[in-house]
Amino acid sequence: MLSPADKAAFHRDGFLIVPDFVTPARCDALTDHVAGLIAALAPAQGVSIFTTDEQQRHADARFFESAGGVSLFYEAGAVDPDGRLTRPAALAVNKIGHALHDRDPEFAHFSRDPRLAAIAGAIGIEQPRLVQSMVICKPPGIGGEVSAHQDATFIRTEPASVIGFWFALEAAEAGNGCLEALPGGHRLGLKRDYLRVGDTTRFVERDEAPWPDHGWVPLPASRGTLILLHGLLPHRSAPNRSDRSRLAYTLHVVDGRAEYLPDNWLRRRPDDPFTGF
Ligand SMILES: O=C(O)CCC(=O)C(=O)O
Repeated sequence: MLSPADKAAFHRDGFLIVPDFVTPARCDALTDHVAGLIAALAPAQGVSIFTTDEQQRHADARFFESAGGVSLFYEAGAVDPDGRLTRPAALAVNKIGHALHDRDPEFAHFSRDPRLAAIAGAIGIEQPRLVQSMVICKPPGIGGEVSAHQDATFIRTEPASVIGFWFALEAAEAGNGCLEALPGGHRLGLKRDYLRVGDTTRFVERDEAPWPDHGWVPLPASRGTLILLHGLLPHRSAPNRSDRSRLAYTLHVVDGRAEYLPDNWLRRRPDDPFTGF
């Protein structure tokens, strides 16, 4: 699946862009499926907000339970002070997570594409474990910023082993908040840890220096593109102020040879362990 040049580029840059990984028909089918999921889940679930803004970020019971389920999380800008949605749910969801790869048949099948297993193997993941999946909606007008981070902050193994498979189900461009990354930044070391502490979470800094201002590059992605992300690669995305949505699916995989640390926020029940491809 990956040529020697692809592998070299991934190890050099910390990411690899694979255009046309998902067919247009599959992107359309998954986009329709997401609309159906939101329509089915919104009436049944309460309104939880998700934001990467640290002043507003908080982990509640729904967030922790979503480690093994499928929950909707809304944009802060779509919820009024009384906790009611100010727009239709289809235009208000920030993300759906975090176990679509196990609980949702469509995404479970999509996530177990043998090509993904081949890619994981090619970059050295010998015992892949699928730990987290999200649909990231970035709705038009209010889609929230994803602040700069490394996935290894949030999905912690010793040694760090997480990789991300990020799929553009719709075109992602500079205008609607495509991914941005710091090429080679995966060699800078892990900046911080996100820990579960009792019924809440907190960040613990390893390196107080701010992220570099320069060197970030946009990673525009046509519909169907896969972007493979090293777990230590700094990446982010801008808010979506455009009139176009920017639907993406992301799957995070760790290596079962590394210890999955007990203070991860994302924990599954003992009878519901992580599985491979
Ligand atoms: O889709 C985005 O804007 C951010 C996704 C992300 O950070 C991830 O998949 O790790």
